[in-house]
Amino acid sequence: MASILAYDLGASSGRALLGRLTDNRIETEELHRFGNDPVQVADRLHWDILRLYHELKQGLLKAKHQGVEVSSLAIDSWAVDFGFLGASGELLGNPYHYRDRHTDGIMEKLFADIPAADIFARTGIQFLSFNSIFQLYALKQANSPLLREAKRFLMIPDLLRYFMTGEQVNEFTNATTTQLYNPKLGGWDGELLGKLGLSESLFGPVAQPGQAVGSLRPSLTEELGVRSIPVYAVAEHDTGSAVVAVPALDRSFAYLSCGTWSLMGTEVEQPVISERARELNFTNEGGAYGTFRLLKNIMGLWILNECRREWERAGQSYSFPELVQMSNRADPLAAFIEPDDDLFLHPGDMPGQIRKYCERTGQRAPEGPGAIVRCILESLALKYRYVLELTEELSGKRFGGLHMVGGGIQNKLLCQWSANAIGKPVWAGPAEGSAIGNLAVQWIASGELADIWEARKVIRDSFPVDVYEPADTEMWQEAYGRFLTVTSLRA
Ligand code: ADP
Ligand code: LRH
Repeated sequence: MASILAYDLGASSGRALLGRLTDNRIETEELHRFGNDPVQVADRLHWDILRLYHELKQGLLKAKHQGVEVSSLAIDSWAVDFGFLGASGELLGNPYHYRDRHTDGIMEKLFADIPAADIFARTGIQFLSFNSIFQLYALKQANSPLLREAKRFLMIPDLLRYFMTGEQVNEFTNATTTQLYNPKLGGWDGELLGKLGLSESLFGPVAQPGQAVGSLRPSLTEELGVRSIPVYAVAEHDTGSAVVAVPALDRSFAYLSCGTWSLMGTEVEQPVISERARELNFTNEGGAYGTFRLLKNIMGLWILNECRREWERAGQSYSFPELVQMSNRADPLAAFIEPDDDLFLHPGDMPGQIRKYCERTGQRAPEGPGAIVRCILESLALKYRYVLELTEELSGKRFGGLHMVGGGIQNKLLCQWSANAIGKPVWAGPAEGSAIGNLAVQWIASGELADIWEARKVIRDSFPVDVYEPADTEMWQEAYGRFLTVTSLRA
């Protein structure tokens, strides 16, 4: 039976998922899972790109050892980060992690040269200090030798795909997250690149999800003893793949891709590049099949993950289910944080940052892991309500509920509290949204599925969706008012 392979790399872990499609039912099998551990070297934070490539190879080897015939593969990953190739086609340096501090304060410096309104009008992309545009500007300001030697700019999945195939191609969904792609022009914004002093030749042809972009190169097939297979571009931005996999029946749906980040929004046919969208810092990331993802980044479970790491450093190890249970025993709706405050962006002592936030806003800080986790999860749920209402306003749509996909849906308390906060049902599943969206685009490309809507129906029929009905809505309504006051969030 033909199997295809999806590599999905998240900020905390990566996996290789095998997919089989029989009688319009998808079966998946996790072939390989691995940690994605960034490496701090002195003041710099990097991705361990060669280790990630090594893990991709392990996926192919495991398939071979299990006697599985893989007929195609594709890679998706987190957005915005990139590497450069030099004249000989070799990778220059180690890609920076988007949480590296070299972009601190850079956004404001760039706005002195190019107004924010101009950048937004050209790209429709939200301002996040780590977008590729700011990373590139930081390198430019530092007169980085990397930029001087660079011949090609490839984003993380482009780069890994290049290692596998030898083809240098930029993929569309991820390209839009650079904040250098102009959807009205349908390509890189040459004028913007010029203003930044970046050579247009760094940026290559842009492939659409579903396009064949080479096959495994001979040196790799020889090394691993596998046959060469086609490699597809998919929605290589993991959030783009996650949205492909939303098992929506209604064409007007809201999603929350819930992992390290929480990405909330809706799918639109045209980017919403309005003054209001800029003011609210919404984004219009490129999606599969001519769609755009009108959405907003919410800091997400990163804050919880960093707390867990901090406690582990102090000798207290808790699993995710343990932390969720402990939070359920803490007092409800006692203290709130604004998850997107700058305090929470960088790695570090996250319980300490939460304490700082509470002191700054005149609240009693939560004490101990249970109360801290409760504060994080409840604050996320309330922020979801805030962003969902803004998504309705900007898109002009009304949503009957919220689709949640991604590994974070294993946190059932977060799903329930999200339903309580928004006062609407949450439909949770599938957990491996990005990998499944990656598989779906490969099947559409090979003609086994007709289009994205057939894919969504097949996904709906193949994976369970857990329904969370809203409860305690009055209590959450009252809490929402306090949350808005404490966080100074105003629509
Ligand atoms: P990413 O792709 O960004 O690395 P995932 O979509 O894989 O993230 O989601 C991983 C997150 O889901 C973890 O960081 C954790 O917060 C949450 N999670 C994973 N497993 C569980 C679990 N068993 N219970 C509760 N939460 C979990
Ligand atoms: C989620 C994600 C998100 C980006 C961030 C850098 O994994 O791709 O969509 O904003 O990582």
